[in-house]
Formats: sequence, C-alpha cells, structure tokens
Amino acid sequence: MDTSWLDYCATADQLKSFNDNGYLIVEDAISQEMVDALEIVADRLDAEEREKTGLASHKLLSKFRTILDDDILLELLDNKKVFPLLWDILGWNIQLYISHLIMYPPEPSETKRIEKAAHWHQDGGRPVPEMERPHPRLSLKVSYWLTDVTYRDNGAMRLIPGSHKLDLLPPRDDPDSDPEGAIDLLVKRGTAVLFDRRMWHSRGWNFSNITRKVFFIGYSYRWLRGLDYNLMPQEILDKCDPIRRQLLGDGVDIKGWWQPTDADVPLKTWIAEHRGEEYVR
Ligand SMILES: O=C(O)CCC(=O)C(=O)O
Repeated sequence: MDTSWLDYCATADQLKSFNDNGYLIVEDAISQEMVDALEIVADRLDAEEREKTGLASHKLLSKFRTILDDDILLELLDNKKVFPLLWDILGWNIQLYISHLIMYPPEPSETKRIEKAAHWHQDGGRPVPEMERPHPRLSLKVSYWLTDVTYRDNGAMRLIPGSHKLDLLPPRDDPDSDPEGAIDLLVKRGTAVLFDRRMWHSRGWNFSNITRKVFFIGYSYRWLRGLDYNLMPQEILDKCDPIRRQLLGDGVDIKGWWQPTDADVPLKTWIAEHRGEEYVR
C-alpha cells in the first residue's frame, strides 16, 4: 500500500477550512494522464448509457454505481492526494457509499437564460428530512473535475460556504436569484473538491459550448448502508488490496459494521503503524 499517502495528510489550515466552509479544493489532485484516461471512460459510459436508454445527446446524463464500470475508477478510491484528507476528516472507519458520473452537455441555444440555479439541496436522501437537526456530518463527497469550469457559464456548481452548519437554505434577496452567500465553484481540469454532505449546493447552468464532465465518489461511516452497493462482487474484491476492500464494504461479519475488529478495518492498522496510535482512537 502506498506510503506516499503520508505526504498528503491534512494540514491544520485544510482541516480548518473544511470545518468552517464545508468544502476543500485540491488542485492537480490527479495527473493529466489520469484525467485523460478518466475522460475517455466518461465518454464511453456516456455513449453506452445514451445508446441503452435513448437519452438525447443534449440532455444531462446522470449515471450511478459507476465505481465498477472501469478498473481505473478503483484507483480514485484511495487517490494519494485526497484519501489522507478523508481519514483526517472522517477517521478510519469509512467506506464508499456512492459513485456517480454527471455529463452535462451545453444547454440548447433556445434555452432561456436564467441566473438562479434550480435545485438547492443537502445530500443524503431520507436521512435529510428524518434526522433531528442540527445534523451530524455522516458523509462527504469528492468531485473529480474532468473539464475546466473556470466560468459560471461552464455549469459551475454553486455552493454556500459555511452552510453545512445551517438547518435551512439561506433566504434570497430576490426570488430570481440564488440564496444569500452563494458562490460559483470554479475549478481547473484535474481538480478534486471535497464537500460535506450538509453543505447546501446546486448545479449551475451550462451555457458554454463544451460538455461538463464530473465523477463523484462519496464516503461515509461503515455503519451506514451503501447507496451504490452493499455487497461487492467477489471478482472485484479479489482485484483489490485490503484497504480498498474495506472501502468497498468487505468485512468479516455483520457485527463488524458496528464493532469492527482489526480484520474489518485494515485502514486503522495502517494508520496506527505509519502515523501512530493517537490517530486511531
Ligand atoms: O452537478 C453538480 O454541479 C452538482 C451535483 C450535486 O448536486 C450532487 O452531486 O449532489
């Protein structure tokens, strides 16, 4: 397993920024070769899915459970520049809970230009209305940007820094604008952005002339059920080292979801050995 993770553990500034703002930008999180390879995979999945479902070429494609669609996606699971940030934020008792791809082609030229984004939300499905507030963190997602989004009109994701601590979406000054405090997330190709599932966010409009391409990988505590897979095919687990197997939901028995032994959580042992016992309490 890759000891270069140790070079990318979270700094105090990164942890403070994530805790205060609810997101963290990691530029050049993946090499240009890796971005090129991921873009080829994204284009292939897009073409296959549109062929299968008949989705028109100008419509947004949202494909879930992508982690098994190509072995290169397994590489993202423990990407050296991002994975250590996850243990420093969530700890060692983590798993993959969701993986998805969004391909957002340019809006057709006749689409009426509107400024406000359409669907402000916090991530998480039923837990969002069912849990008492204030909510705990529970999970976060990492978005890997395969195309430049350096202008709002590239379909920049919109988010409200600090809003992971808010129970309600902040108000709007004007019904045709975004809520107070909203910003455009502008990123270069190859950037990863970690975001707390509670942070209020939305997708902006793509009025550019290129398709916006993003893979999302979400991590949660192991005592939550996966939204992608709860049982990975054995042939996938067989390709993976113990830490990736932990992330993919492997474990010794059902009790290990709640009271893990060292055999359930090899990441814990790895961190204890390489950073010290104080990091695995
Ligand atoms: O596509 C986007 O910019 C936003 C995606 C999103 O809302 C999500 O993954 O929860």
